[in-house]
Amino acid sequence: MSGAELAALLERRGFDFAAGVPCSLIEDLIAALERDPRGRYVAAPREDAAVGLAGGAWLAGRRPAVLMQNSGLGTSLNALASFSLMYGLPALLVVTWRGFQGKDAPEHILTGQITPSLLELLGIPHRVLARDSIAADLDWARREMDTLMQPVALVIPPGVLETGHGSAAGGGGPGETRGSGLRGIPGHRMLERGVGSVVEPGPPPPAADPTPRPAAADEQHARQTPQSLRPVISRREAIAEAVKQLGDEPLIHANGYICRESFSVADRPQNFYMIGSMGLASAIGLGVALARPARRAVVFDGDGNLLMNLGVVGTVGALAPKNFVHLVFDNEVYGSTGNQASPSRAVRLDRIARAAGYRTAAAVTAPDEVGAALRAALATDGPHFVLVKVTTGEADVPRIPHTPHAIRDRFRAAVQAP
Ligand SMILES: Cc1ncc(C[n+]2csc(CCOP(=O)(O)OP(=O)(O)O)c2C)c(N)n1
Repeated sequence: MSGAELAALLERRGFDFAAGVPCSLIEDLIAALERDPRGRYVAAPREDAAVGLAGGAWLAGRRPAVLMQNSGLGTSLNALASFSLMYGLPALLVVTWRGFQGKDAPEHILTGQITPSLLELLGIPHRVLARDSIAADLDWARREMDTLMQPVALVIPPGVLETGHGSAAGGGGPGETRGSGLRGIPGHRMLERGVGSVVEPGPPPPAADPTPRPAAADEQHARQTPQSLRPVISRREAIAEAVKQLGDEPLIHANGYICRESFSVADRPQNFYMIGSMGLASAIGLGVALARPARRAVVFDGDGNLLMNLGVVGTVGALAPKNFVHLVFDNEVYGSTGNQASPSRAVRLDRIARAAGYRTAAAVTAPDEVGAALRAALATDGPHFVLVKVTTGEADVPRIPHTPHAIRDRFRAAVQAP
């Protein structure tokens, strides 16, 4: 079967969003999805980010598929366990089976041996796709994921799908690196608008014309913006200032005390509290933003969380969703686990976002700046990044009392409300 035929079968079953990391065994399928002018395939930096993107898209009303090599099962184990399975988020996992029957490059052999057992351990129902039963297998998968409200997997051994380079077994050959990048990506906006005490000026290079910024301008920016900013307010104060600006926007929180402090400021049905997977909030928020382009989606992130899945910053920059607003409460520590130093004390995260292609990247320290930065971000096209420097120390706040399913259901209803 060709990738285009499988893409058509998926579409007929209502799959309208896909995220993944390529494998040569499904290069033909990914090529077909990339050709779709609706831009429904998102090239994720890692498989766990793809799981986050798919979960966000499902919460916002889409029917998602996640495409990955079986090696990506390892990468996404925690996202599957403490996000998809814990909250009960349906998704079709299309997992290629490298190392099938022990015949493959050495790096695939062990993972190939344990692929079905990994899925069984996780409690993810799965079928091995066979040429003569693909339509029935897809029907089964769709039914199961909707009935069980969780991910299910179709495992694809070599030889079931056509591949562009002739060798179904792949072997890490040229097909592994032949990806043509994202399609349907809106071009970066050249307009710069920033708020707050420190704003990185100057337009990002447009996607189609990656002209580097002049070195002299970069040097000038570096002189104007100190490497470190002195935090003066606590994270809870900063969150309270930010929440004042919100209407009914979906708000996705990073795990840890960010969730708990935000809950103590205002519990909203539009709040998604990530109580599990560290590092996944930005991917979930991006999935929501892409699935609901008419609404702003806001992420409250932490510096440790952001750095754990920093590749998502590149995906945001490349896709440039206008409705994506990313606030990072940067206390320069892993506060939730006892204030161990995070790399952000030496690294300006707003500069990373700016270089990645966010339309604006502000860095703020004062309460009024937090409010002004978010107000501007909600009023103008993004993607926007706001680095909020905050002091260490947590407020004495309770755990989130809602069950994961309750968080899911009320968030989903609120996001999909007209
Ligand atoms: C995969 C994983 N590793 C480690 C942890 C433990 N953990 C929970 S929150 C957290 C710190 C998050 O840091 P940051 O995003 O900076 O937020 P802060 O706690 O400082 O508010 C860590 C390390 C975890 N939950 N998951």
